[in-house]
Amino acid sequence: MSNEATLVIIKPDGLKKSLTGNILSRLSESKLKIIGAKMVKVDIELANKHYHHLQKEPFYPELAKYITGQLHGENRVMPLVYWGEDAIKKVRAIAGATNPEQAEPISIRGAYGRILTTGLFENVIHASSSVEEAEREIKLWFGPGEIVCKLYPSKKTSEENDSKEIWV
Ligand code: DAT
Ligand code: MG
Repeated sequence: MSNEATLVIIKPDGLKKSLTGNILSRLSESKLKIIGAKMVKVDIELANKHYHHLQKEPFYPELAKYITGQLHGENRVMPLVYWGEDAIKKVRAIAGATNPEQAEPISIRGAYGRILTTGLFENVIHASSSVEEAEREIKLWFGPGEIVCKLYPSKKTSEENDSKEIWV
């Protein structure tokens, strides 16, 4: 088994319900390392990129409203990068199933999620589902300088007086 990175996002309902502490405590049971964390305002462009595989789903308009904070008056989310052995599977187990009613009651989604009357799964956190998706998502939400180790290859842009590190 090898070390890998995974992206967690505390969604607007998690923040609105003051669940940040509980969520971080539950995730700390995994013994994984947090190597990136910040607060982000989510606009529709970022939402579309993050959920690009779901754009054709009937629930997508509602999902876009959810992740951009329009359902909770809360357009902040908290992305975190966890790193360690089998990180993707460990975090998905603590997160629970996508449908909060099918999630283990002791999982984060089982304990705190709900299904809205529109049918949308309001499930508190995002967790990457594969190594490929984790890499794509981490590069979308974080710059190389925002992660405390060298996770993926990056390079310096050579703009005058302003060199910035970007993913290659
Ligand atoms: P996950 O977040 O478990 O990786 P996903 O990537 O398939 O699941 O979907 C992203 C989000 O979209 C999910 O967290 C909640 C919502 N969602 C997914 N499938 C849904 C469905 N059938 N009905 C309502 N909401 C859904
Ligand atoms: Mg997913």
